[in-house]
Amino acid sequence: NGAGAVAAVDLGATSGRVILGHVDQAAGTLALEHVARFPNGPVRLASGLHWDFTGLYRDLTRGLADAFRREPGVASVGVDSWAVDYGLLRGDRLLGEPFHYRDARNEAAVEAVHARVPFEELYRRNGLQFLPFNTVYQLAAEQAGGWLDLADSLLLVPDLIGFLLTGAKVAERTNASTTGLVAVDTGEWDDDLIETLGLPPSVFAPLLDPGDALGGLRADVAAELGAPTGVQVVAVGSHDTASAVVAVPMRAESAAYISCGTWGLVGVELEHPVTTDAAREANFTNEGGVDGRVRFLHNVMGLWLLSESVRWWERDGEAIDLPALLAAAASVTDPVAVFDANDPRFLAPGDLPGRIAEWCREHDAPVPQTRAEFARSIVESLAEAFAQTVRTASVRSGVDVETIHVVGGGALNELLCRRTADRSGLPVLAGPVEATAIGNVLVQARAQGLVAGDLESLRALVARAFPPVRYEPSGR
Ligand code: LFR
Repeated sequence: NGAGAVAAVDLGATSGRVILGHVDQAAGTLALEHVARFPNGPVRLASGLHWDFTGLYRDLTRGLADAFRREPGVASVGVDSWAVDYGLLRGDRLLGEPFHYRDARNEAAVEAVHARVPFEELYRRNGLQFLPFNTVYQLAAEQAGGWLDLADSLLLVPDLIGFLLTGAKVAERTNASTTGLVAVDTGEWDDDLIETLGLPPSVFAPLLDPGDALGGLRADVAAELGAPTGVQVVAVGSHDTASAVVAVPMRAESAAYISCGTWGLVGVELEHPVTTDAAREANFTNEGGVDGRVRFLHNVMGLWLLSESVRWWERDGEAIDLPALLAAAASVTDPVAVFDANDPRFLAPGDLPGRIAEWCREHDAPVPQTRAEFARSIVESLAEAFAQTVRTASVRSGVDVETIHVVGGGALNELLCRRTADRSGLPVLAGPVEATAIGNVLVQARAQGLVAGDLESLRALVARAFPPVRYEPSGR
């Protein structure tokens, strides 16, 4: 054990960041140093909705160069991002900008996949909730377009970055678990399923666990970034939600978590997957966690409802002050509609306030009139979905939930935390905000020997460094 630094690259759907983590287990300290933050989002091209992956790579490598300038003692780099999306490669060459999971192409692909393997069978094999953008459906669309025939490898976004940095093509296991092609009982690629779906088995890279090293930086990359010698790229929980769960300062046997950013990932941590009919009907997922834990959770739409509404209102150039909007939302006294935050109509980018109003008209609920009412309606609907999903997670898993931890950007949203406590009747413990980056840092720090121990000892370190804010249910 000692003191040292690692660099975390954490890419969310609306922004990315590079953060230095300074860890000293003997002193019991963990500190973050924010190095770079850059916007991210979809770009509509002729072929559909894509990520500006090239721009993201430029921004994150600039951030890394800055991190190495500030802290020449950086021992390693770890990368996490949103799940399910990937790049196709032929040799070293990326076959176009990766698709954004909100692209509409998956609709037809879902039917094609279920015609070959019914959803019940898929769930039994991969344990994943139905989300129309799971990689397995996206690949059916690629296949229909002939793109898989051109590719010799497929790398999920963090693995793609790892490849550009090191030259190694691997598949980190927590994120691979979101493809729908990893067997829930073994954690290995499900070759039978891959074959049944007619996918080329050779495009899938060897699996690595969080903590395993990809290797050193390519010499040209190291030179360009001014990297100290010997920097390693280490696999972390490269699915952002897996990293976030590492840094939830909870007692997993009696807590639920909500990793709240673009999405609200609501669930519990388990030792073993639950793939019962009831879990499938509740559309709960069993995603792979760090140290072989299981993330038994459900995707709730999350702050996307708010950020995409704000983006819509800002489309003519007006700038909206989010804290002021939320303060106005908190002062709304008239009852507002509680709509179904999980309705698939809210998935695609565009006029979200219009779709919320449409939902309300269809359901004879009061249609929000002002932006403050829209914001309040969104917060109440999220809080209600969070509370209900915690209840389902508890019933389906057998975990007796006594507290709810909210981590990620949502932990800063007081109104949301308070209303989640009120609607669930349980105390909400909010923070850390940067749980994902912290989980990324801790898994690297453990691989470097800067900290030791199981997830419980890592979480104890988080709780000391970032004491959560407590919200008691008010009974309203
Ligand atoms: C959160 C997240 C969710 C995943 C969604 C799409 O950032 O990774 O866990 O379902 O994005 O990839």
